[in-house]
Amino acid sequence: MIQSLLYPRVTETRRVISLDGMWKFQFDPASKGVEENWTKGLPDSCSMPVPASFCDIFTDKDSREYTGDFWYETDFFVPGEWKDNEIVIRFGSVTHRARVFVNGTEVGSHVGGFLPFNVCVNDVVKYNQYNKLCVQANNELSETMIPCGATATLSNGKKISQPYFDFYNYAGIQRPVKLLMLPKESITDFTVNHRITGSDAEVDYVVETTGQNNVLVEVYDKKGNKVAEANGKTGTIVVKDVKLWNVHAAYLYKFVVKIVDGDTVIDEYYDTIGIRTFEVKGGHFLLNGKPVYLKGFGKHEDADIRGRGLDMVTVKRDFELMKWIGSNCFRTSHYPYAEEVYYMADEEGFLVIDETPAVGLMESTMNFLAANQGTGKKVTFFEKETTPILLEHHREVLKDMIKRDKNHASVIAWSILNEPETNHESATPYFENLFDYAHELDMQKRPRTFAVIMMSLPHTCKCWQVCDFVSLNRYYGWYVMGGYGMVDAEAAFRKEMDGWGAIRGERPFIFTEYGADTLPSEHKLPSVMWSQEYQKEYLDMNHRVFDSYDWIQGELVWNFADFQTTEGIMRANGNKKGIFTRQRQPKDAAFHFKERWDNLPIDYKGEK
Ligand code: BDP
Repeated sequence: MIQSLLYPRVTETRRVISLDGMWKFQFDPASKGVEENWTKGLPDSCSMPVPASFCDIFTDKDSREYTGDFWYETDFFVPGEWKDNEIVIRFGSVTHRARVFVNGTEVGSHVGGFLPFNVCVNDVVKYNQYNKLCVQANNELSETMIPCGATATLSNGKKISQPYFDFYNYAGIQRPVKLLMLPKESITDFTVNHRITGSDAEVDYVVETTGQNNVLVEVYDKKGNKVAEANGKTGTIVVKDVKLWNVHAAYLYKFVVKIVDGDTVIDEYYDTIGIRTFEVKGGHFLLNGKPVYLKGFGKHEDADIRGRGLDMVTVKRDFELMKWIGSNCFRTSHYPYAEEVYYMADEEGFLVIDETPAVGLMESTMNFLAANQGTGKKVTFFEKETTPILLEHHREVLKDMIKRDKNHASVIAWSILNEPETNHESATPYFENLFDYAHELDMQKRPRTFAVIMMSLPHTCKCWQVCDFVSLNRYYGWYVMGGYGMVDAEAAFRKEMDGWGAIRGERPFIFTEYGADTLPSEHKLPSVMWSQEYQKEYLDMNHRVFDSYDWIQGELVWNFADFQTTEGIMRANGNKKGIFTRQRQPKDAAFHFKERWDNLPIDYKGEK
């Protein structure tokens, strides 16, 4: 079976059964599960909800911090009438590695913790009976996969995760699991690209199938009226008097794709798709040809107890808060989110910068220190022996992310890395490779970017030129020149921006991060760092700087909400830069943002 990343749908020809619920769960610190036949059932399990991260559910530290192999098990029933079709199990994500066994036989494996994968189980399932599904998962970090990190061993023999990134290494079956019945000849992919021609739209499309029969594409409006159709695996559909998808004014058409043989429908798939164009032109972001200023957040999939497990209550609350505060955009920092989030962004008219899990691609401080102390050890991140392996994996992930997310109207850009090391020429080929690949993969040729770390400056960064727009993560007034030093922070910030202004050409810039840790319990007059008063002064300074450069075309504050990180002296039980608390209630800064964003026109700093 060809791997398909299409979102599971029930249609005339397709069936979906959710396998979510209580599964069995067991840690496997000695990695003996396969050898001891856990592939057929776990010997000593506890119960575990799916989807969820396992970590914060437990009350003991060894379980929360567990690093290594761990197993899940459930039973699933395959209806007899599904015989002679393709039977597929689809995992929304398993973090970070998975091997899947059905009735004791290995049916597939996957590396990468934030994207879906399918396993085909035709040859091993018993019909009209229960079947056993066992998953061996693993959450160890390394430098050959994204996100990057290390795995060490403590003196008591237990493994510990050492992320090179600032979020908790949540793991488990974190997104829904579904059992699918698909016809043997099926639709495996469907891609659209839009052009606006006067009051109409031309939608170029490509359909991929596993067979030779003819393909029909039909487009329905919101009321269910058929408004356009086309024939063939590739072509152009003309939608007359098109209702365009817009910020906070989404209009979604239903695209129905069918494989037909005469009057017989062999397979049917549908998706809800907004018609819009998005491009970077003349230093602006143009949505349907009109300038749009980006206002919003860097986010995380993160909540109490469930960790990174998909929780639609939190997803919905986040959208309500993002609407209330007057934002229009978010970045899926620092990994692709659950598909349900993009469908909600499509519906609510939010703009999404879709990010790969490429975070932590930065040589450790220790290595730099060694180099600077003249020990002779100086390896930059992108010239390691393992770099080619990392690049191969990064390409795979980029491919799957674009394949999965390419038809969402909400997705306006690809963020290919977060805060990588860029001050050495050895990085450039790595970046060029991925940026070229993104264009090759994306029929809509969405603009590409990466989030540039503070140490990468106009005169030191060797990679910003690959971006269609440049995204800066800047912490003037927090990590540098904080507190009473704010006045110097502003001056240094402006100096850097003048530097970019001189070399940027036509590229727009946005801020993908700026923020100050703030405890909701702290108030102080005059302000001190960590108080709510300081967060406001910090934000005011940043906004003053943003407002004085026309070519700054967006502001995504770090972070939407407080989130969990590894424990340490830099973090007070997590990162507290949230504008909302982890429980999704406003800090004072939320009201300042509401005031600002409600009053910034959508075409702020656009061409008049
Ligand atoms: C940046 C990272 C982000 C961190 C943030 C911070 O991109 O993941 O959480 O800074 O320090 O370095 O708060």
